[in-house]
Amino acid sequence: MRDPEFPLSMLGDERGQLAVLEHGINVPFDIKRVYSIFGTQPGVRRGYHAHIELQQLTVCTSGQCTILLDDGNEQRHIKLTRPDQGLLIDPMVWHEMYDFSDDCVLMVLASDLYKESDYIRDYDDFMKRISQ
Ligand code: T46
Repeated sequence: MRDPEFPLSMLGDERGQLAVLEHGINVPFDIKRVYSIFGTQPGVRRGYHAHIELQQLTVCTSGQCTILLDDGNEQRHIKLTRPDQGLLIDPMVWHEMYDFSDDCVLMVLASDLYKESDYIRDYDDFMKRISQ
């Protein structure tokens, strides 16, 4: 798996920090959709899918959570704890999100509109497609 860690551009001064994600500058795809996951209940694990074509960039803008990335060969559990820490979720990477703090806001930039047909929600099906 390519390195999914994606530090945001930082503009800090004596007043505090400012993290930038900019289309055509440091986001490696055209942004067509932005959504946020928040208010996640204790113990909940979400995701459990891979995307066929969608590229995504996630940032925990508040609080923290952990994301499992699995490309069929390698699994990485990456804890997101800072609003300047981005994580790329490439196509054909199975992902699960867990250990959400109460104050977690997980912002996701996506390269396309929502399409259920782009989801692989069955792990065995994902592994079959990876090995084809
Ligand atoms: C992903 C991870 C990181 C929509 O109608 N439009 C949307 O833009 C999204 C994101 C979801 N939905 C619907 C689909 C489901 O009926 O909202 C419901 C909840 O979505 P889902 O169960 O897929 O949520 P997560 O947290 O498991 O996954 C989400 C994204 O769906 C997914 O693309 O990569 O966050």
